[in-house]
Amino acid sequence: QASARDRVARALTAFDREDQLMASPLVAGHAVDGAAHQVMSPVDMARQVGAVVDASVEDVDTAFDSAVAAQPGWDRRGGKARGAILRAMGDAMEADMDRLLAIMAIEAGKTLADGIAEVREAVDFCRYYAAQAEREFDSAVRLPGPAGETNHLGMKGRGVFVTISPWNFPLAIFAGQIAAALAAGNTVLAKPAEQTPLIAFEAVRMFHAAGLPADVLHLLPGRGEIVGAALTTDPRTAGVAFTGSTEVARLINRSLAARETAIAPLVAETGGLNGMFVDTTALKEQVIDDAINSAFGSAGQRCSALRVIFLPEDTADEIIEGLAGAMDELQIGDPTDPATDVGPVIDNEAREILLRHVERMEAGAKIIKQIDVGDKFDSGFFFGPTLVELPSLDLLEREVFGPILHVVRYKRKEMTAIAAELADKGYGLTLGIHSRLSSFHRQIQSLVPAGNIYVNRNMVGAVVGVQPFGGEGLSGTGPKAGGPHYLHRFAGERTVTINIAAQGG
Ligand code: TXE
Repeated sequence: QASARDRVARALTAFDREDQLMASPLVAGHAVDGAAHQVMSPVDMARQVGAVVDASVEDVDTAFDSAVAAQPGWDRRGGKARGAILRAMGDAMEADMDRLLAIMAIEAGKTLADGIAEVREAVDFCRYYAAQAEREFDSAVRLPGPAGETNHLGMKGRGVFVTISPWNFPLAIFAGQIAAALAAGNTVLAKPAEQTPLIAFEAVRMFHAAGLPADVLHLLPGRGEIVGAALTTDPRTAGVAFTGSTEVARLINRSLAARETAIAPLVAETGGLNGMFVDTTALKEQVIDDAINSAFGSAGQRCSALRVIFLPEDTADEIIEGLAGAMDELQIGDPTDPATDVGPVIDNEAREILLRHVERMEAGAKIIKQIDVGDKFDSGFFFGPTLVELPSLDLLEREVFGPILHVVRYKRKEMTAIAAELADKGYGLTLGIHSRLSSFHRQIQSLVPAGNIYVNRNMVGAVVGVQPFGGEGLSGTGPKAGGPHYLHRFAGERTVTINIAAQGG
């Protein structure tokens, strides 16, 4: 750990020597010039991390032209050749981990532990989709059929895929979407979140350095309602991979549907209102550890994060006391310090939303504990982990994206009704269950929709190939990222039937 800190410290010093970190659109490999605006750090409001030139609508148009022209050739290269480039990208990220960690720490406020997990995930995405491309895209599957003909089912790219990503996993989700779209034989126009263009720029440069032709992947940083809208309304868009808010996913869905060109798929991963159900047989210490970790890790800015814990009346006081005690132990501060558990939230707007939420809670609910971040509040966008007891779920209508954990007590006979109330909110991302009774596991699983269920452990974990990740309902469309079906959504299928007799044997 200490050495990770030293390595990141060296990488940070290296930045200070560079004039400034710069990001700009990369269209067919050319860095587009233009008026740059500042990228500020959430850790230290006074620190400018770098600057970014946003893409213009003309840049989007040029990138489309280039990506459309490049797509058939990229598709024809085949799964093995595409996989080799993705593997080279994975190796490059692994080799340059310190620099990536340093950028994510200052641009996105990621702690070292979270940053390491994120680079690992980005690498795993590249290797996982590479392996699948190698396995599945170079040969068609022969299907049984009538005598006199052969039938084969094969896969190919769809065309130009648009990827739109959030700031909370500015490398793993950004690179993961791109890797999947590329593996399946598409060319890609990638739009990173407004808050994190620098790590995205770095990643696209690394893709190109790993051997990806410049016209196969284009970077288009900029505002969602300008650049994102231009990308998703364009008739040349063959599909969109999106991670972010439910509202924007809906908007993109409407834009795609309104076009009179091809019907394009949307692969959306959105937020969740994630609950953890605890019964009286649960191990209390473990519940406390897991809840703290899930609710406050990454400053609560994971879509999988625990938002509301349901505690049985009999043990609620003890667990609440334990949670409050554990919150006192959390180290809040500089994300490059290995001792830090909770970094800042992403920006002022995010913090304002959290402050307003707590204000609203003060009216109808009980604030059990809020950690005071002291003068860090004025230097960076820090927000003290907060524990709120709700009289009922009515007060919680939608996802609150930050380090706020809500508690609801229940009586045994109310449990089914409370679980149904959570289900009625319409989300379906993660679900935690703490109990030593398998009947309780089954009951909760049948009542609450969720794409990822974690039993007697924390609700963190989307290890590629091990815990394919994604939700249902308001939480997303599926298929799950890092699972066997994800790539298929980026691909077109083609059935070829040949009349053998006519072929002349
Ligand atoms: O997301 P947005 P924001 C949730 C979370 C958070 C809320 C808002 O609740 O508080 O969303 O966060 C692009 N056309 N999650 O504002 O706006 C935008 O530029 C096309 C959950 O960051 O959805 C960015 O690249 N694109 C979540 C991306 O969409 C548009 C992660 C996400 O931005 C667009 C992040 C438009 N009209 C937020 N408008 C998770 N699942 O982890 C915006 N964008």
